[in-house]
Amino acid sequence: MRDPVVAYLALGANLGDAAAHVRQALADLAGLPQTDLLRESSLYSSAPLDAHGANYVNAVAQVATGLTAPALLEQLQGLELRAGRQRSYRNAPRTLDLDLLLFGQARICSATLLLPHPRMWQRAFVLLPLAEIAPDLVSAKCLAAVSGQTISRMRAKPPCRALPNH
Ligand code: PH2
Ligand code: MG
Ligand code: MG
Repeated sequence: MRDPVVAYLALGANLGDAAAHVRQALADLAGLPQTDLLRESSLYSSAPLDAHGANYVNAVAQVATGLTAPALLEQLQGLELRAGRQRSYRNAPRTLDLDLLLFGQARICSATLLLPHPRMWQRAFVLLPLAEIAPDLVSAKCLAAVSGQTISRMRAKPPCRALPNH
């Protein structure tokens, strides 16, 4: 088998129960073939950037995978479809968007895949969660460049406890 590659993925959703879609996707990433979920960021709420609709829920994950970049992309598209993703127009509100940000040191420019992700350094909704799980990848200068964008870390979901009887 190929040596595993460390890859970073961006998760986003702004349709339906967006937080639930992102949490489910994080769980599903752990179940992908030949892939381990190494780290996941908190969930962030962010204003749509070059898009419209409700605020997004965003997160970033780090995985180690034996898949090739195109094979991982295909798996991510499968998860998007399972979440009911429809592609009506560019940047339309979506139940789930899974983007490959970095795949080891790979530089890929094909019709279906650009790596590193060409817009990741302009997006606070990528850089803040990425800085949380991989601080060495995101300099203070990079964060300062996106500081005008509206984003906040969401509180962790409280543990599920039975409600006391009244
Ligand atoms: N994704 C986009 C376009 N704009 N804005 C936010 N806040 N979060 C996103 O995930 C996002 C976006 C295209 O994929
Ligand atoms: Mg995207
Ligand atoms: Mg996408």
